[in-house]
Amino acid sequence: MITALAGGVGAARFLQGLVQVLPPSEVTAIVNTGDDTLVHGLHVSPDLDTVTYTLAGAANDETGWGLAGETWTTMEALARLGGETWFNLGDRDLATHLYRTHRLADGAALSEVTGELARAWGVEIRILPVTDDRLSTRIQLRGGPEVAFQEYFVRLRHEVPVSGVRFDGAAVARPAPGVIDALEGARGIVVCPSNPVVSIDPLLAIDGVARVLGKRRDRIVGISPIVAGSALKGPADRLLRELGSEPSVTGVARWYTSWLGTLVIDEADAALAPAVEAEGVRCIVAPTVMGTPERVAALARVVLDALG
Ligand code: FO1
Repeated sequence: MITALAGGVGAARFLQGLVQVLPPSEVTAIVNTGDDTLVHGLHVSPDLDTVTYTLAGAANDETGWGLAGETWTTMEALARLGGETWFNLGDRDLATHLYRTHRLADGAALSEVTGELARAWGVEIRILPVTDDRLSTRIQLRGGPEVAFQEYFVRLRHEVPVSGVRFDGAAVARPAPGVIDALEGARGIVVCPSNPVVSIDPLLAIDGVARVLGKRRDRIVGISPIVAGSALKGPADRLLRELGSEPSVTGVARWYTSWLGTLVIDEADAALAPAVEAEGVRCIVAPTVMGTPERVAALARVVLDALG
């Protein structure tokens, strides 16, 4: 069994590669829920849905989130009513949020609903939310208020400087059923090329997760989400800089130094391999930009080889 720590788009693409080289039944993804939000009273789980839709081959490849071939009739009707439309919910995507919200209101756990949605989409890997309890990433804007994650990410287009991040609810949230077992029992743990600050850190904030990772260091391989000093998508580079690290593979190694065994960095960063190793993290240089399915599968093979 391979267990992956996953955020949204970068993780979903990597998992697509992993299932090209491993039977899906041997893969568990533990997914961030700190981005979850209530929109018009509906429970939206962006990272869980991005992973599910991508593995189902149904994701919108341009945005990375939502469904391919989506229509927006409901949003247009909502705009006519003067409703809030900065967080876009496509007509078909809405069915997922209606289903999830209804099942949660009926008393189902988020992990159960996630399994039901994955099965409905024919996704064979096991997708686990890191917790069934409330977890809410909060962003402290520099010189401004603290806002909910989606307000920072979508409404403010992550264009504003940040001075802090916290994971509301993490102190009392319990790991979802199966999460700790999946980390303790895995042959290897993969840290997907996700944002270290707002996708991977929320997972570590959940009781027991960091403790298990600390014990399994030599079985953990990560892929840097930073290539040549920039994030391929999203604000990981800026967040690392704003929160006192650096937007480089060295900064990523330093961020994860207490538990990461190996970091895979892109060929563009080969010169920084000694600096990564100086952080106490073994370094492997390989093509990491996931441009084609073949390249993603090759990256997955590099990671599996690193795990021995
Ligand atoms: N991202 C956007 O940039 N704009 C949107 O309007 C938007 C809507 C949306 C709806 C459902 C969903 O599952 C994801 C959505 N996202 C949107 C993406 C998402 O908010 C972020 O990419 C993740 O939270 C970061 O991993």
